[in-house]
Amino acid sequence: MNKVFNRTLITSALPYANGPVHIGHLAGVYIPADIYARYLRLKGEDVLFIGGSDEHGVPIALKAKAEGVMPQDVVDKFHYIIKKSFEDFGISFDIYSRTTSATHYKTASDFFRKLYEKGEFVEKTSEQYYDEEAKQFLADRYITGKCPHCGNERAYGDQCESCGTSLSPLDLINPKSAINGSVPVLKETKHWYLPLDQHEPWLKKWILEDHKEWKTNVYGQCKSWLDMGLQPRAVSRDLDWGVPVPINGAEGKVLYVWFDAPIGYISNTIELTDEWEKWWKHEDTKLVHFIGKDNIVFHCIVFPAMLKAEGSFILPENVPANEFLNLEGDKISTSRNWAVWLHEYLEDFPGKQDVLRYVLTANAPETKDNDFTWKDFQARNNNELVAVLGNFVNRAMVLTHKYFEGRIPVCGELTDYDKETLTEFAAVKSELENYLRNYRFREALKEAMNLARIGNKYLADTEPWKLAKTDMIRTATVLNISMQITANLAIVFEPFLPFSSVKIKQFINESNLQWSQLGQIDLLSSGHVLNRPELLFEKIEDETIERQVRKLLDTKKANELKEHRAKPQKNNVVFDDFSKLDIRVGKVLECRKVPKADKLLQFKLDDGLGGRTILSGIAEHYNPEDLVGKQVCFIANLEPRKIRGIESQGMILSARNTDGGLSVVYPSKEVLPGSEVV
Ligand code: B3M
Ligand code: ZN
Repeated sequence: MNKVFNRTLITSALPYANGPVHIGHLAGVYIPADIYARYLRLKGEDVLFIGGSDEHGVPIALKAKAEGVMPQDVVDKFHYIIKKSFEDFGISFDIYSRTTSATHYKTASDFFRKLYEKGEFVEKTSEQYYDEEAKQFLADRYITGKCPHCGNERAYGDQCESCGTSLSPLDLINPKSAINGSVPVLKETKHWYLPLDQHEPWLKKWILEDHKEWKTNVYGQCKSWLDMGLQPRAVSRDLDWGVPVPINGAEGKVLYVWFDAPIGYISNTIELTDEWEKWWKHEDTKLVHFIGKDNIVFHCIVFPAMLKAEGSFILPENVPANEFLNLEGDKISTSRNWAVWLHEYLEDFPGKQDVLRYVLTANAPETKDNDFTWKDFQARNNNELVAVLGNFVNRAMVLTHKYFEGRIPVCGELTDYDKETLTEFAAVKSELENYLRNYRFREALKEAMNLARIGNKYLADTEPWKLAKTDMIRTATVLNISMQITANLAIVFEPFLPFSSVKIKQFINESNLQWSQLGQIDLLSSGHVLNRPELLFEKIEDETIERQVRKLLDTKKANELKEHRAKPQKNNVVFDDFSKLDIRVGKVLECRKVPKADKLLQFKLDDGLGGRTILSGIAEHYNPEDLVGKQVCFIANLEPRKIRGIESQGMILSARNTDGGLSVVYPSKEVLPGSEVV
């Protein structure tokens, strides 16, 4: 199918407004979408780029409850933080709105009502857990209990985070309400379902036959969903946060967040322009959704089924979903604070938006998960941005200032080498555009960088600083060509590195450059006056990187501590059993390591009873000399045991930290050796 499109509507996933955005968001969704939008705009095409915050859903409601605030407070806070991060990184949305806007409530309600009236839903009553104290049905995430697979006591109604198994609330052993800990009861409730099974035949044809060109990761995921067979999906929930289900008899029910969120793309377009229908309903609009891989089913199957059921909307032409970006080998996680947050990055690297844009594009998880490491960040900055792009632009500018007072010199006759360079240069354009059109942004960036490499090589080979001693005419030609290449770099990097592109345009004192001029060598006419350049990029030192790595290590440590939980309590004992133990205080007279035993310390105690020897497995946690003179508690009447040929006459008490560390227990006021612990 070769459709003719007259405009492109670009959407990017609406991030949940329950936390700030991080590098994974940028790399997976927003940078690719922005490169695409900027590229099409530069070509003079009709483009809208839609963004916004996703402000509904259970996690937001839960977070609000946990913090004792209203959900609206949570999303108000993060919506503006997220919006600002996107602005700071030059993500060129035509609108960034939110799903709590009045327009969205109306659009989403109208959408639901239309499907309802057309008979596009199936109504079903089922039993779900209900909290009688809180008087509400419990979303899957609101129910905790014991995992039937691994015994984790804090599994959720949708998943056990300990063993990773997907659960349904009915699977949980001893379910409890997360609101108040009460035991929920099963109660009947009615919901509306989108019968995806009925949509399956056309979805199969539309995706599997008509969209074979979709990225293999996207196509593959769709195929496996379709092969498994689609099930009806509930589009409503019993919850007090969301767009109310707009029909009678649906009190206390809201639209499922994944029903209302994609409609947010439409609402935001409506907010932006009165001509929104042209963008959503005319067949000559190309609709492209930029998303991460966890959103594929919603954008390729569920939302298209909703649009089709509604009847007047177009379907997406492509859904170039990316895989995930990991951070230093671990999955990025908001709850574990394992992320590079955009607002924090800018505090640490002010003005270096383009460095991150560059690294995240060069290393984008387009076909497989990829890893962000600070070492790679530094290497790409120093070896590519500084050494290639920055170096070339700077040399061309400085030399032109030095030899021609900052004016573009006259281009003389071209040598064969000049012509070769320019042919090579011009050839890159079609490759690069081909990559951009096919959502292969890392390859496209590589080509753009090749242009800078060609320039760098040209300067290195022609050596104008030497030529200037003997041949000013040739020097003029070489620097004219170098400056034309510089102007081309301002054009080609605009989609990728918009801040640097603006800077280059300032250096060359020329802001009016079009994408269509890419490859031309008459962009700057002779005599044109240049401005003084600054450095485009600066070297990033080891210390700076080490600081970032340390910050992550600190996070890791803090997480490990948090993840250690207290052991479950042992069975009760009667008092008589307890009083059989004779626990005493002793003073350490001597303490030393036991040869060839890594863990053992040998103590000589003044126990008030004539002295005794005790072995204790705490050698990894103490220097023996630090314990000499200290008071310790010990079990005096434990049957003596021989360990490594030494008789241990009792046991010294230590507290075992939940992280495994051992800490010797001692009385808080000094007592006489032999005193009882009671
Ligand atoms: N908020 C999920 C996510 O951020 C969701 C995307 C909605 S797009 C309509 O991963
Ligand atoms: Zn489990």
